[in-house]
Amino acid sequence: MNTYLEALKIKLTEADYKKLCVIDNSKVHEFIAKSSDLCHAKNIFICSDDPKDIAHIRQQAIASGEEKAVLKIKGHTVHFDGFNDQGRDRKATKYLVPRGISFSKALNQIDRQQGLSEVKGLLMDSMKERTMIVRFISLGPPNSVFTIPGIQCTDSWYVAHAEDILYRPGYQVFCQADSSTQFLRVLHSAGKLNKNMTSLEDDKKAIYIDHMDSTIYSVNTQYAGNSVGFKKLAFRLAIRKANYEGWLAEHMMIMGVHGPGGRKTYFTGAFPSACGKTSTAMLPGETILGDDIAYIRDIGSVARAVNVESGIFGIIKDVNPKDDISIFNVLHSPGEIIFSNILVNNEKPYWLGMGTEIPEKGINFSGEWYKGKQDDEGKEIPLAHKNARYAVALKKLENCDPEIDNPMGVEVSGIMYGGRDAKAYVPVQQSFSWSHGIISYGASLETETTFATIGKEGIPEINIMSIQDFISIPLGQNVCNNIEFGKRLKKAPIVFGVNYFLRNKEGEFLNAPQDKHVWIKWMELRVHGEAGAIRAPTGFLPKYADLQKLFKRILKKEYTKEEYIKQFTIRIPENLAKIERVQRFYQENVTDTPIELFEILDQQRKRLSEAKEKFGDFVSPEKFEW
Ligand code: SPV
Ligand code: MN
Repeated sequence: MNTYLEALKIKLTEADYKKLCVIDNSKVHEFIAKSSDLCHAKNIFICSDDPKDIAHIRQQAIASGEEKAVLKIKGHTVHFDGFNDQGRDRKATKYLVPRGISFSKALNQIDRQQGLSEVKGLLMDSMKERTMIVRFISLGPPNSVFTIPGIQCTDSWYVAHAEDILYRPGYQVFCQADSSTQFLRVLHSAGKLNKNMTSLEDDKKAIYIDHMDSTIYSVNTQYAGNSVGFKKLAFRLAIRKANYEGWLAEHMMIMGVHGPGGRKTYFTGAFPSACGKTSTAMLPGETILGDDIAYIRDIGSVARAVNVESGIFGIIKDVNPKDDISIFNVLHSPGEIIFSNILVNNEKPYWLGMGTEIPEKGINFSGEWYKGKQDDEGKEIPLAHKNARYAVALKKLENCDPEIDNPMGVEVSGIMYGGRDAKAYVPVQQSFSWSHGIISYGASLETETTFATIGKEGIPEINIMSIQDFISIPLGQNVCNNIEFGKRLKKAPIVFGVNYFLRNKEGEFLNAPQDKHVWIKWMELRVHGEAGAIRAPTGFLPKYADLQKLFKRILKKEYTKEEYIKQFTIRIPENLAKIERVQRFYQENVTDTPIELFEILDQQRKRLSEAKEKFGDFVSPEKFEW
């Protein structure tokens, strides 16, 4: 007899008990029973993904007050997170590390036993007066080599509802799986709530990752990046699994870029949060397959990728009719959308940079808001949080790629890496080889912190492959896995480096947000060998004539030689300083750095020094043309 299942019986309705009986995996029952015991759940709701169950979750999210049905358009609701719970919390997120083992110094970690006792102490009795909701999810399309099944137990109806919009249902995956199927586990409680239904004990927030048990614990937070377990929490476990199994789990969007003759070429792109990942994936005229997390596997010696998710938890700031017409329209049409941390006035949502007139009062993440309202430290509270978001299913977008559910994924022809780099890298360049791209663009990715994580903005830092916050293995091993993955492929994707944030001496951006469309089209031509390039010390640069044509065709813009030279001048001192910083970071923090990283960066330094000898500090791209 399965004692866990029997123990659960008293907390379940007859119908829900039957839903669990169909799953032939005692580990599933064990996780649910232990979670319920620890949190002392009043009762348990099992979501079988039946439309009735989904409707119940949605209705409870509103009835509980976690979401508010205060917007005029049908299907739209609003959720607020606590004032200090507006982004991923790096300080509160820790890896549980068994005694005697240490992760790289750059990772936030805690002794496993100590961490487990801390987080279990915080979770204890947290659901006494509440229902524990159990959701089954399929990460990646179901019944595919990519599929990873996951379960989340949570006491937040908002979290359970958001998962419905953002992930593929997984109950059937569990019903069909055999008794030894491995799965990821997430236990979450929003903790004590205030009258606005936001987590009250912000100072006791904990997000702990226990890779030994494939389990994540999250408590005293509701912000989706900390609570929707299948987003960044399960991602941390997936990166680990990928490394041991020889595939890649990446913080990457996936898009189909449309080229001459009706061809479509797929690209993935890694960018830290709030650095242009979603807006690239959503470029008009192209198709979006994913905007945040990709699994990439070697299938038949070709890299193929799937979107782990099925929806977008997108930054709403700056979504406006001029730059993002398709998502702007979706956000103004009927259909299921959860807005978070926006301003509500007269049944309408407002956000920063939306390009329309903004009211001077309303309700936002600080409660009743009026223009000029200040926080406890006397700082003016913006009308909406910079990290305000929307959750919407990808299929609601008119340019959702039709291959989104292909169990074999799509063939990846190009990979791009981009951060917020004001000084060094040119707007777009192509690597000399897979390893050169992985090392000098991916593993050397530098950026500035943004509002997507709690803490100061604008602080420069290394963010390896844009997944440093999520790497749950020694950092060097992750770099190594990436290098090896590409080397095994018969035809590795071409690796590009992009930088949408290059500035001039006066601190002004050298490019408009729309320019990225030109860079994408240039990459597409390069994949097919249909555009030339200039060999510079840091990579292959576009030729002026090619960009001029693309600017005209894509953006109807005259692109001058002067602009080109400003944007693509190789700034040698800045690039040398960058290599210095990156090498120092690895020397000081990453004991298992592959030697190839130092070699490739040394070669890049040599090329830069030679160019400096010959041409001086700032070298026009045309100097490298011959
Ligand atoms: C990001 O910040 O990279 C996101 C949103 O995709 S979060 O869920 O916070 O990770
Ligand atoms: Mn992300």
